[in-house]
Amino acid sequence: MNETQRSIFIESSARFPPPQGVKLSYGTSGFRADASILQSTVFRVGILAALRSLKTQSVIGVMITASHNQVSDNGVKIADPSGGMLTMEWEPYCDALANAPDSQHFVQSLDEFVKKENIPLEGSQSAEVMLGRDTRPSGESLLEAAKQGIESVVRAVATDMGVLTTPQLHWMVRARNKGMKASELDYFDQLSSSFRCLMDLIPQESVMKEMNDNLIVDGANGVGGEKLEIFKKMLNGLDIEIRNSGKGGVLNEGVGADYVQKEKVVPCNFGPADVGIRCASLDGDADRLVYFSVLSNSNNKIDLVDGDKILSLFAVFIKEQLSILNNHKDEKVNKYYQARLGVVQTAYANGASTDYLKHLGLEVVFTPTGVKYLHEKAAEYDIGIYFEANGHGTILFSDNFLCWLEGRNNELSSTSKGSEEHKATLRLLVISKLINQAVGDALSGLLLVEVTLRHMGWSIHRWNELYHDLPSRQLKVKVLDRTALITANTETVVVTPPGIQEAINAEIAKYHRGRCFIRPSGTEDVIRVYAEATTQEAADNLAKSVAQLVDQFLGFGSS
Ligand code: 16G
Ligand code: MG
Repeated sequence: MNETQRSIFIESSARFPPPQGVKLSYGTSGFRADASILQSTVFRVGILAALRSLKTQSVIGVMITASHNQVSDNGVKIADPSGGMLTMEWEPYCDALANAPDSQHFVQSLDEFVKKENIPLEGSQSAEVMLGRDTRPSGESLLEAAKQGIESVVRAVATDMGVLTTPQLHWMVRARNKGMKASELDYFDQLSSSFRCLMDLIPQESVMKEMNDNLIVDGANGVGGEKLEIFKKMLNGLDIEIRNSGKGGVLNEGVGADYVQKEKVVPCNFGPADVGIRCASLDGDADRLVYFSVLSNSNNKIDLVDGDKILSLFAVFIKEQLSILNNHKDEKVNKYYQARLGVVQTAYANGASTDYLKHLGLEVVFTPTGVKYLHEKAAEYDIGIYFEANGHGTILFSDNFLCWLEGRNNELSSTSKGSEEHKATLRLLVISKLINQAVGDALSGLLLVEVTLRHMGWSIHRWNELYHDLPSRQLKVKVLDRTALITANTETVVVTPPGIQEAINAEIAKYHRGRCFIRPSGTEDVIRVYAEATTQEAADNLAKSVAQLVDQFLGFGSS
């Protein structure tokens, strides 16, 4: 890099000294920590994002959020040109740059990095980074730090998109790079018009079958609730009551998708009066969605309808549309497209959901935990549906298949408008516009769930009955060094330390349909234990005994 650029970097990064004695790592969802120590990290990520923009000659996104973490935390992550997660190849650079001890070391690493990646820092190209933040009070000053980082790269522009859900920012980055309109209003327009179109395609016989129209949404006291309040006005025909939309309550405190899914109890401001009503919960940055219904006389317990069941609902709907197309298949090649439908889950998927999906005849594949892995796998199919049990997920459509659908739709519009085949073609096309193609999105997911339930004529109860979850238990164990645990086979087998997998296997063997795995968390300094069995007591016991093994092999008394 030239001297001017070097001295700008030295001067600007000296204004953002890193916290001492803290090692940060770009985990499954970017950097996350107590907001008070993140200024330098966010500043440096701003620079990196601008360099990524120069390298890819595209618009890049930076989102400031710590999702479902407590309100005093914050975090930052980068969205790549496709709107997806930052390429994993750059994650080590993020770590190295964030952890450089002072501005001299930082600029030196930056220099090496620019050379290694061949970034045209001295050419004439410009860079642009779109910035978004959630509703955390620390967001504003962190956004300013990111902006200063971006703007210390010569010819780089920071575009502040304001307070957004994480998926909105990813959507905007994708739209911008495709040359489409990318404002918040464009996002709401696309979602609401697709929703209306799908509603208009609901078969007459489904209308009002078992369906109760009311929906109550828990907004986690975060950005999702706030946006849904605005968006709701554009969604005539959908009756939504929003609670925990941020006025009054504390972000993620006793509310939100993570709380509801992990604790299996109602969020704040829900209770016995809501029995029988369909309820949904978003997380703090609105990229997770779960549904639930309040059980009567049950001490705030709920029937949880998690990401696995959302996936199953979508899979049924899409499969139905594909079979309509197949039934009408024409021997002439161009009238038929053998679309590959795939379903992607992680080891956390309830075993009953996997059985159900396989029973439907679907191809089910597994990846490690974390959206970046699931998303990448789902992109290999013509239609790839992915969900984590915790409610992260979406449906991806391949360009080839979409192109075929467009052509077929045009053809059918003139030859057999309104036919079953035409409707199925349209539904698939419109689903691809409703459901966020960049990343899992609670708002677009919610609209697709709502329209699918109406299409099926299903109540939340009927939906929940698709299959019965096997009882499960999750525990976490604090250990000396969680990186000492190495897993393989999509986190289902421990490779290191030796001996522990055999011991886990011996425990699993004691239980009918027992299943258990351990993995180091990507977001907390713990080892997570997941156990499943045919009774709750058995799942609890299996989890407990495996947690003891973890403590024995990796805990504080193990060395
Ligand atoms: C992050 C991931 C999520 C994953 C979770 C696991 C993204 C956007 N989010 O929230 O996919 O399920 O981490 O957390 O990738 P853990 O590693 O602490 O169990
Ligand atoms: Mg989130």
